[in-house]
Amino acid sequence: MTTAVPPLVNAWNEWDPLEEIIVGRADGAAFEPVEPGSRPQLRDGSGGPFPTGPKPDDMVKGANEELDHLAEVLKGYGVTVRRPEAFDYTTSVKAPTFEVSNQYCGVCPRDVLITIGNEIIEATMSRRARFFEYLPYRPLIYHYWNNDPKMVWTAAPKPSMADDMYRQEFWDWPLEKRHAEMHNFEFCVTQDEVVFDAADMSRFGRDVIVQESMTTNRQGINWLRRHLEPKGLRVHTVHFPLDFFPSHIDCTFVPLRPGLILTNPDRPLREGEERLFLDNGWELLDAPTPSTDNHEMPLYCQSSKWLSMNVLSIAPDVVVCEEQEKPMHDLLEERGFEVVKVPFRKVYEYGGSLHCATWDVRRTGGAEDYFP
Ligand code: DAV
Repeated sequence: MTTAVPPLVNAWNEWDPLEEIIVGRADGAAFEPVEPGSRPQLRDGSGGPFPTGPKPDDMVKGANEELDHLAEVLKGYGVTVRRPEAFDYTTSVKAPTFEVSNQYCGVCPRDVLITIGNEIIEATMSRRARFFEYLPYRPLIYHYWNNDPKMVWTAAPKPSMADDMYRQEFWDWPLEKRHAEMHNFEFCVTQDEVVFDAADMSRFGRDVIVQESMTTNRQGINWLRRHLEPKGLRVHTVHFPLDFFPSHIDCTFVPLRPGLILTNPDRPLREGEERLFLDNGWELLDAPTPSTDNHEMPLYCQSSKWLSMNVLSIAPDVVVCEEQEKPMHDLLEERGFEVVKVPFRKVYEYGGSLHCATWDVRRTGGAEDYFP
């Protein structure tokens, strides 16, 4: 008699009870370099030069302490936690089509990998410094590959990241031009190649919501549609026209449980795109003003104050939040959630909070149809 092997890889949405997750690590991190897909800036508005080279030891240590603590907290909830390999991101990359002075970090697995059902997809990525960011996760992917016979492994097409993949003048567009182009959803990546970061997707059972952004272009979404729709999934594109530098959906549109999505009051959906949700009985709940203003965010953080919304659900009624985001705790508690509070400000420095810094591999539950 054969016994069925329980799947190791199974995650259909952002909220079902969490069983296994990857938590990022800061070892070997470097400052993100200036490149066609990214113009990092200091947070203090000084316009001073952005540092280059390795992140200082104390910044690595501080972030690692918070990431390690998160891992322990999750284990306390019965979750299996795994970590990527330490990796030296300070080295340069010279590919046939591009060169970059150094890489970035392994703090944010969410940007690189996504589990959709029994499949793990490695994103194309959109920046040169992140081209090889899948490598430190490969031992984990091989673990699932070797131990879960039903696991499907897909690496999306590798983009050239050559100069002509980018619209470099994007960074210098005057405000008026920017306003005009935003309505066409044209950003720093052209539409010639398939480009996406995994964090531009949000999973809702049979439906996958994808944001068109600086890090995901229309060809990227086409690839996802042609890849996922034959498997019975539906891919929906969403836009947030007031976000001039959109990158990753998880500070903008964050489902918490069936019927409830946390939305960003500064970044409403393009008119008409809310219908899918409202017509199917979902509530769009605006996040409260974050506890920290944009200019008070950590100096090297390239994300907005809306990291407050970047929460990690470990069950439909349990959400992990950054410990200083009091207005968010209050809102979630009013709505009946248990809020688990962890310090994560030293991880903010790397541009992510709890959702960015994790990659869920297994949750209970299946491919529900929330938009019948
Ligand atoms: O709203 O600043 C941050 C996404 C981080 N991966 C934002 C997007």
